[in-house]
Amino acid sequence: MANVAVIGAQWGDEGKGKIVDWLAERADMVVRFQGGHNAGHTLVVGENVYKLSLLPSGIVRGTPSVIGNGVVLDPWALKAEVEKLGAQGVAISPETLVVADTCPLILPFHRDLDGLREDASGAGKIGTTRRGIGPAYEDKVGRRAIRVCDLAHLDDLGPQLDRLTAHHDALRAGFGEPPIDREALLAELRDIAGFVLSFAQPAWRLLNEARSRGRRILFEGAQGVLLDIDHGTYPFVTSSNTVSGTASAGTGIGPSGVGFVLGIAKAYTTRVGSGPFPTELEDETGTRLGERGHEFGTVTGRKRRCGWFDAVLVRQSAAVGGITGIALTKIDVLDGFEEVKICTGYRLRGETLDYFPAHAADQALVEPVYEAMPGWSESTAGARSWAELPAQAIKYVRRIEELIRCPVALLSTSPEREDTILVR
Ligand code: 2SA
Ligand code: MG
Repeated sequence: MANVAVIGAQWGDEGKGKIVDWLAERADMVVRFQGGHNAGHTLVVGENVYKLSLLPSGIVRGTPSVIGNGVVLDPWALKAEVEKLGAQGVAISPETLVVADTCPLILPFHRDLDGLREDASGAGKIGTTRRGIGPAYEDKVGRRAIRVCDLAHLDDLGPQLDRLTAHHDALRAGFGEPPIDREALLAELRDIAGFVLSFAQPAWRLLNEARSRGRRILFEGAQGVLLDIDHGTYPFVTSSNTVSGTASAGTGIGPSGVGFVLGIAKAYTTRVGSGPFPTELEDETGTRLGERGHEFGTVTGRKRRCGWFDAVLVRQSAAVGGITGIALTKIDVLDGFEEVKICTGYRLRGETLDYFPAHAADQALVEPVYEAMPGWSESTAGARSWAELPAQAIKYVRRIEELIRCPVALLSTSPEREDTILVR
């Protein structure tokens, strides 16, 4: 196996955790490159269920794992997750976990601001995870962030802290919130610094060295291409680039080191949070998909919106995301449907579109054009070979491949790692 990057091809929650776990067994290192503890990756290992938000999924099986520079790091969330996994029997040490020393930190006032803005925005709410992800990325780009390496220099933070608090105090005042208590913040940082620094390293060196020794690196994306800050359903997106290019910038390995790009797509569509969703089903069929697919957020427990597979969106994700092959997940959720539908285009003001338009108003207005196919009554749950699949399910997968112009390389038929079919 060459290096592989795994990214979501829809709005997140495509089942990346399981696929990453499957691939992690074949990798020497697993690296996260964007997002923060807004991700929600569920791993089922025998009797045990692990829910990860920040740590790379490889950690559960002891594969050396790296949190790359493109991730925004909440030090307290890191500690809590390390402790939670420790209680589940997964020991995490600086041998198995490395945190890039250039990761910007998510601080308590970032989380406050995320929540204050969401509460104040009424119908314009993004539906964020309220973890402070957006505000932390704003400070990174605004050159105000405190980074992991700063934790070793807390006594010299003066001017940097001045700029950061001046910016945030003004924002906080707008919400009637008191200014940041600098001493309290510094005390909290001093308290956590040793823990974070024990994992901190110039991760780019470690990764490039591993690469030069022929080690196989697995890049683990979070969220999905439709939540990408540039290519997603702006402004209803997350604050990082979720496309495969970030696997390079967010770790310090050149683009040639990224290798095969595996896009994960569900056999239908889901979304949490607000924003356009052309194939959304607000009827019994949507409810049935949600119930059969257990569609609730890993991080926040929010109910996910559900709808038919949108081939236009996934084709677009495959193109802008540089996806080489697709892993199609949760096909078993469609078992027993008399008819299944695929969106093949949109109608907008009397015209037919074969792509998703850029403007939010157009995105909200497009009407899906569907192609219906007969469903299958047999169960695909737990199938481990192509031969075990009903003919109609195979036709459905083949039609999706044609429409998205990208091969389906893997099929996942249950949350269990072994219930995975290698298509080619
Ligand atoms: P944020 O918090 O600033 O990143 O939110 C901005 C938008 O990005 C969406 N988003 C997600 N969508 C799906 N899954 C995500 N992770 C968790 C999970 C979500 C959960 O995997 O289950 O537990 O609710 C995730 N993270 C961010 C978010 O809904 C906003 O639309
Ligand atoms: Mg998820």
